Amino acid sequence: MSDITEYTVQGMTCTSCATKVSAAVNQVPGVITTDVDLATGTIKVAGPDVNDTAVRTAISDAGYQVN
Ligand SMILES: [Cu+2]
Repeated sequence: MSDITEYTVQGMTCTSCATKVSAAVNQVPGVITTDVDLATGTIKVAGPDVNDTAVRTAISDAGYQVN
């Protein structure tokens, strides 16, 4: 079973942004899948033991602001 955490990301406006953010988050240890929803500006991150701070850092390093 995996835990899913949803983050709200500011500034994702197109599929290119979505790809960038999900690629960055996929690099975080423990992340199994990511699911970006451009319409709502959210990303769902699935994995059993994902470090919250690492996900936030990955998103902001990719150039986006995470709430
Ligand atoms: Cu974009």
